[in-house]
Amino acid sequence: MVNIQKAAVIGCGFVGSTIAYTLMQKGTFSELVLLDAVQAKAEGEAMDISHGLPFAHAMDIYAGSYEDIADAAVVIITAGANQKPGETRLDLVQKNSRIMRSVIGEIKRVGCEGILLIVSNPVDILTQVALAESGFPGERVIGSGTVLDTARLKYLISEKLEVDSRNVHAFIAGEHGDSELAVWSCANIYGIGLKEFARMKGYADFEKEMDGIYHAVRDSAYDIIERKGATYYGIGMSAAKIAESIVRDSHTVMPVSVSLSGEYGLSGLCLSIPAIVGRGGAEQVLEIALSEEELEKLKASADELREVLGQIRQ
Ligand code: 6V0
Repeated sequence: MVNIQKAAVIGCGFVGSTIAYTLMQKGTFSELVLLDAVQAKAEGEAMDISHGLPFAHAMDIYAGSYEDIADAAVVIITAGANQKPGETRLDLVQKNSRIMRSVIGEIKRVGCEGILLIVSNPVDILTQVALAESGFPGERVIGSGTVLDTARLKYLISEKLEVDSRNVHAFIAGEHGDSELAVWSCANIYGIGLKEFARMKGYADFEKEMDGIYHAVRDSAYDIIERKGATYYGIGMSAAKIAESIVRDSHTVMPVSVSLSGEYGLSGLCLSIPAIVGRGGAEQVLEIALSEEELEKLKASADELREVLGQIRQ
C-alpha cells in the first residue's frame, strides 16, 4: 500500500536536508521520513526542520528506518560520497554505485512500491543502477536529471532578456554533466521565439549570448562549488518540484532522467528528456522533433554515458 501523503529522503547531507526543508515549506506531504548512514545526522535534521513547522504546514518529520519508508509514495535518494583528493571520477562512480545498490536493496527488502527519485551523482548512471537493481518498471525510477540545469538556463535567459524566468520555456537535455545540450530549437518566451524576443529587446544577434548562457549553465556546479563547496538550494527546489508533480498528479513536463526504450534511437540507458510526470512517475517520455545538430549532441551525450556504464559493469 502506498500512502500518497508520505515521502522519504535517504541521505541527509547538504542536498537531502535542503530537499526536506523545501518540502516542509511547501507542505507537499503530511509525513516525511529522513534516513542517513549516520543516524544522528537524520535525527538532528528532523529536529531542526520540524522547528519551522509553526510557520508552515502541519506535518510529521522524523528520522526513521527502512521499515518506516515501506509505504512512502516518493523516495528521494541523495546518499553518496563526494570526490576525495586523488580519487578519479570513475572511483567515485564505483563507490556511489555500491552505495546506491545497498540503498535499493533495503528499499526492495521492505517492499516499497513508491516512486524512486534519484538525486545522487552521477545522476544518470545512478538512475540506471537503481533501475537495474530494483527491477521496478522504468516509469517508477526517475533521476532529477537536467531539471536543475533547466532552471539555471531559464534563470540566465531571464536575466539577459530582463523578463520573468517563469515566462521562459527552454530546456537542457542529455547527461546531467559536461555533455548536456541546450535544446534551443524549442526555446521561447511566452510563445514568442527566443531570437525574435531577443530582437525586441535590442539584440541584433543573440547567438553569441546563447553560447555564453549554455556554458554558464553547464559550468554552474563547478563555479558554485569553487565558491561555497557544494550546491543545494537549486537542487532542493528542483527535487521538491518533481516530488510535488508526483503527489499532486499534475502531469508536469520536466526533463527528468528516464530509461529510454527506443526514443531518439536510444535504449538501455537513462538520460534527460522531457517527460510527463504524475502519480505514476515518468508517465510518458516525449519524443520531440530536435534539430539535426541537437540530435547528434544527444547521441554523443548518450555515448559518454554508455562508456561509463560499460566501465562500472566490468
Ligand atoms: P553530503 O553532504 O556529503 O551528503 C551525503 C549524505 O549521504 C551524508 O550525510 C552521508 O552520511 C549519507 N550517506 C552516505 N552513504 C549512505 C548510505 N548508504 N545510506 C544512507 N545515507 C548515506 O553530500 P551532498 O548532500 O552535498 O550531495 C549528495 C549527492 O547529491 C552527491 O552525490 C552530489 O553530487 C549530488 N548532487 C546532485 C545534484 C543534481 O542535480 N542531481 C545537485 C547537487 C548535488
